[in-house]
Formats: sequence, C-alpha cells, structure tokens
Amino acid sequence: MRYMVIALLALVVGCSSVNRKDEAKKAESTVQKINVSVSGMVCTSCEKSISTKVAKLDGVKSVVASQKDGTASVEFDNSKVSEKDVIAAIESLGYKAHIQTETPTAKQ
Ligand SMILES: [Cu+2]
Repeated sequence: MRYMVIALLALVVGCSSVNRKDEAKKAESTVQKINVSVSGMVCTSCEKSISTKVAKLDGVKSVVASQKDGTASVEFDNSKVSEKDVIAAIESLGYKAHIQTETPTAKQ
C-alpha cells in the first residue's frame, strides 16, 4: 500500500513539473528591456561599437548606447539571449558593464 502511495505521488509530482515547465517556457519568451551601466565609453565610436556588437546577438531587438549617460539600453527576447550574454558582449570589447536597477530614476 505504501508503494502505491509513493507511485501515485511520483505521478502527481511528475505531471505538475511538466506543466510548470510549459508555463516557464511561455513566460520566458518575452521581450525584456534592461539598462546596462557601461564604464569606459569616451566617444561616439564607443557607442557605435557597443551597439554593433550587442545587436549581433541573436534575439536582441534594439540597442541604444549613450556615452553621455554611461548606459546602454537593450531590448531582447529573453528566450534567445540573456542579460549575461549582453554584459559579456560589452565586456568583450573592454568596457565594464553591469545591470542597473530597472526601477525608473527621477533624474532628468
Ligand atoms: Cu570611443
């Protein structure tokens, strides 16, 4: 009898984990926008090389790099590419990059 319960439990757990995986897959396939703080940009060609490099990543929709603000805002399909890939692409060019908080800042 105990084995029966265990088998039943395994079935229930198995089923619900399959469902959860499907939900996660659906939720993952969304466009996400992040602001990356980039240090080391000194001119407009820095902006351009970062934009070009990040835009080459599969799943990246748009990149706006600003030397003045020291940021790059990146829109990407997070089922294809991750924040880490974006950071790695920027850092491979020799800049320091990290994700800024996504909460809107008051400075204008
Ligand atoms: Cu430059």
